[in-house]
Amino acid sequence: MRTQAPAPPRIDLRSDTFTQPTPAMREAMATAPLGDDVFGEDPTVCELEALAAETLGKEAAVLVTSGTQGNLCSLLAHCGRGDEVIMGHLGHTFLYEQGGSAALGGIHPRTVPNQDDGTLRLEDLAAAIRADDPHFPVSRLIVLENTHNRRYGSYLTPAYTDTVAAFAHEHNLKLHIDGARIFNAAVAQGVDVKELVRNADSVTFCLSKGLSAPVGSVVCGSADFIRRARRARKVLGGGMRQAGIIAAAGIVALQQMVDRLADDHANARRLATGVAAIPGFAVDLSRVQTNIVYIDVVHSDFSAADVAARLRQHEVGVFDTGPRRLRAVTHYGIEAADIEEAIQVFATVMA
Ligand code: TLP
Repeated sequence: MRTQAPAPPRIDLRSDTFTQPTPAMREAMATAPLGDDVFGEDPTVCELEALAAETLGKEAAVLVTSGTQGNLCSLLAHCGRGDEVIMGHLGHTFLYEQGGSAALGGIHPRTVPNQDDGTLRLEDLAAAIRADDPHFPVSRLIVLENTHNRRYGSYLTPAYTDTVAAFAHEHNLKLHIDGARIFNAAVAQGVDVKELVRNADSVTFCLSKGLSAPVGSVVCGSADFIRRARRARKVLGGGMRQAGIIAAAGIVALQQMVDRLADDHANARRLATGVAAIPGFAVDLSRVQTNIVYIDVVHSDFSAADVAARLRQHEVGVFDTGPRRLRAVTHYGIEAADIEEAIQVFATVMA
């Protein structure tokens, strides 16, 4: 039984999911008009969904509880039982969503290699598409991830995404984007987020990561697709009642928290260069594009778990994501001074 919440590290670089809502969000949540959203009667949810659809350049949107639920609703809306979804072997949907599409939807996952920049090669995608043959499942969908969590927070460009969308459509497939951090991708490239999804059939983005809202993600796509995604959300138990209390924070997130992601990217770069200069650590600086930094522990006496534990003793939180690899994520609430302090702590634990 969980009785007492453990205290988080003071400088918490474990994930941007640890962000706290801003004062403006708390105020908006306290005063939002509410209704029963399962009946479409929550004005604040309707407002958020309209704002999200407009911001992403899609016809419609649906508020979901999490990125995991958004991706699963999308896969269930695009695919039926026995269909196949093609995705990267390091994709969040493949690795970290409990295999939900297979477990709950009977959708067969097929992986192709993620390149270091998060892309999937067209030749690998082409080789993965099934022939029309009763031995095979039916290829139905491609999933891209932008930014790519396990591939260093790399962003995908509008041109690359358009190419994959055209390829998918040529082969009668759909394209879904796991855009949990798509606003980081947009800000890092200085492009309108619409350009990153303009030819995709659907996208999930998270309100509760860098955008700092306490709960929620949004799925966007055509009106017909969103109708099916909304049905999927209901069967997954995601029909929420007075959900405007969550949506209110999401509206503030979209209106006020996008441009400041540039600060997180600057902080990530400073952290990366600072830690790269400490003997015992290695960082591929060419890969640091957004708010995620992967740090390799090259000192042979320590594992990544050892280093994470020592950092934690000094009130710095990171996740070990492999035997010799750490991940640090910058976000709202982490200031430039915190980064300088964290770099000092990295040096101390390695001394
Ligand atoms: N990622 C979390 C953890 O699951 C590891 C993190 O700390 O990075 N897509 C991507 C690309 C994600 O990074 C995540 C969460 C999700 C989907 C799932 O979102 P939630 O946690 O809201 O279900």
